[in-house]
Amino acid sequence: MTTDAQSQAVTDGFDLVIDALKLNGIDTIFGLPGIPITDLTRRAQAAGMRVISFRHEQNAGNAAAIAGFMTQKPGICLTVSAPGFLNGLTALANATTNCFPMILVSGSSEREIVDLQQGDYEEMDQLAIARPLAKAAFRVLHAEDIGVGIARSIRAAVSGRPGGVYLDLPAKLFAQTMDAEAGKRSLIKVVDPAPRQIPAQDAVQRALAMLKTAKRPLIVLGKGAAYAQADADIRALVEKTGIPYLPMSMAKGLLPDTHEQSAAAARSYVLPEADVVMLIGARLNWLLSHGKGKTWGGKDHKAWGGQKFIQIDISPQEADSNVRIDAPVVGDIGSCVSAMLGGISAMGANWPQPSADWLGAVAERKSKNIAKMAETLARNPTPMNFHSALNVMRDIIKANPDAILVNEGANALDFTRSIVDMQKPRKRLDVGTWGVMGIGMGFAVAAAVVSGQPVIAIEGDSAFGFSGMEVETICRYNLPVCVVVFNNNGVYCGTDVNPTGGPDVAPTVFVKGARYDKLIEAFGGVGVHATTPAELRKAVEEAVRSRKPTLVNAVIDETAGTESGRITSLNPTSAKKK
Ligand code: FYN
Ligand code: ADP
Repeated sequence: MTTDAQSQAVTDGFDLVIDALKLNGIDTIFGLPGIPITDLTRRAQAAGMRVISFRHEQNAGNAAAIAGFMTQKPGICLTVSAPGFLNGLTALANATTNCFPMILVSGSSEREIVDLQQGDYEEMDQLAIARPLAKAAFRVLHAEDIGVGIARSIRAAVSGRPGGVYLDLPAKLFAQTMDAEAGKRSLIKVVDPAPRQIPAQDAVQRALAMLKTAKRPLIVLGKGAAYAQADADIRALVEKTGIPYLPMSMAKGLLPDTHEQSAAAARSYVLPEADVVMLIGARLNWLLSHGKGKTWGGKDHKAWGGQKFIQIDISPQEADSNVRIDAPVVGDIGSCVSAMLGGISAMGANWPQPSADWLGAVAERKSKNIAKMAETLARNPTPMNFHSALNVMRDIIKANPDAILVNEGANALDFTRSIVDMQKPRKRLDVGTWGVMGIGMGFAVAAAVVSGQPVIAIEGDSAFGFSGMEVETICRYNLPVCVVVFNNNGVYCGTDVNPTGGPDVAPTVFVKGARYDKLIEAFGGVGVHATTPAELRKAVEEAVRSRKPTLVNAVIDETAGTESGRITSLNPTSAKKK
């Protein structure tokens, strides 16, 4: 707030944006300064907000998105116009796809010039470009409308199915002034931004009746269940019914992965064998083979088919997206699970536990896979492979249940998912629905900023490359992040060769023996080159203890790994070489 010549208190666009965010309990901005929002970053910091500056807007956007997933409040990503806005779009689209609440706020060119295409500095019709990729998109032209613009963006991001929202702020808006009192009155503190959505009783009864008569029931927990923060009720529903459950990757830890009802180690068995599958905050998309056909387990697994599906979801349109949903329960997961529990309690002791045959079959399949995995993990090859390195990481995550695990890559992702058990909810943050590379450092920064907990980022060497420059950001804010790069010299692995014998290396290989650990040393962080499990263990344990920004270059056998990890079939390869 400033005072003009008539000594009447005035406010301006900068302060109205800041006051509107703070009024709604938003205290952090992830962004990158530049025209026309540099002063907004300065003023926001001066007003007591945390302003975390990145090196590329995509990483700031990913940080905002995962902050939204972790807190149920929209993460704010602030970018410059045109190219900075475009850099943020991948993260906005990814947030919308993953149902993460975030708001991409970008400075922009003036409407009158853009609409006449008169060639402004960074001229672009950003609102039109953002709309298809966002859950909602708004533009504010007048200072007195900033309160409404921020309020609408917050409500759009977190109400119903959460998602990414775009808010367009043309440069001239920031310098607009208005009476301070009127400005204050124009701001809106959003009341109940994510209202509970209570399921219909008949829908709950229909679902319970189906679950009760199931011979081989299965519960699938998706990242929507993790986001809902209804942890105790979700655990109670699983344990009261005794039904085996399958956690999708970002739902791991809702119940400890070591829980006796976890069917994760029998995934390809339980999915086609179950006769009733209850989806809680999980979509029947590619990750669940669209509820039909072959699971990812490969050739010898039975195809899905003929199951009955119960789907608990806040989106009424999600049902029947791939196969018929026999019992849709529409509402927020907290309300739906609580209603289900109420219905089960009303039945008293009459709730039937699943048959011993079913539980026995699941347990048998699970123990077979666990034994097979244990055998693999016990090997200690030189150089390390994914399994021997992850045997170390598994122990360290187990010893630090409050630490947050960020994970991306192909083999580095798939092997970590099945080897590293999670014990608490919202502690595994990964590539999500799109399987997108590049989320690593943005997620790691946000996880450390939001939680204050140690963050361990297990990165494929290719995946790390997308956001690796942010190790400077990690050092600049002295964040307790330990990045472990699984370095096998290339995308998937490092053995491809150029068939022509020409000077260019194969498209999938990197510099052999690259020393990623040297990168963080340039910014004062701790770099460690680890060639054995013992060296890896020592480096990561020290990083967690010291909370110093650390990058461990873990040397992995360059022949280890398959094309695209567990989803090789999605990456058509040319006919086998002669
Ligand atoms: C799982 N498994 C285990 C365990 N956990 N065995 C022993 N112990 C434990 N703890 C078994 C599980 O039963 C499966 O064996 C196998 O390990 C794999 O388990 P996973 O990973 O849970 O299952 P699957 O089939 O891979 O899941 C399909 C998928 C998953 C599509 C959901 O692959 C996935 O989320 N992929 C993401 C891919 C991605 O986004 N990549 C990023 C870009 S890649 P079986 O039951 O015997 O089959 C760029 O190239
Ligand atoms: P996963 O990839 O883990 O299977 P998805 O992202 O496919 O999870 O599915 C998440 C689902 O959860 C989405 O359909 C979304 O509508 C739903 N969802 C997200 N938050 C809530 C909530 N609070 N209550 C109910 N459903 C939710």
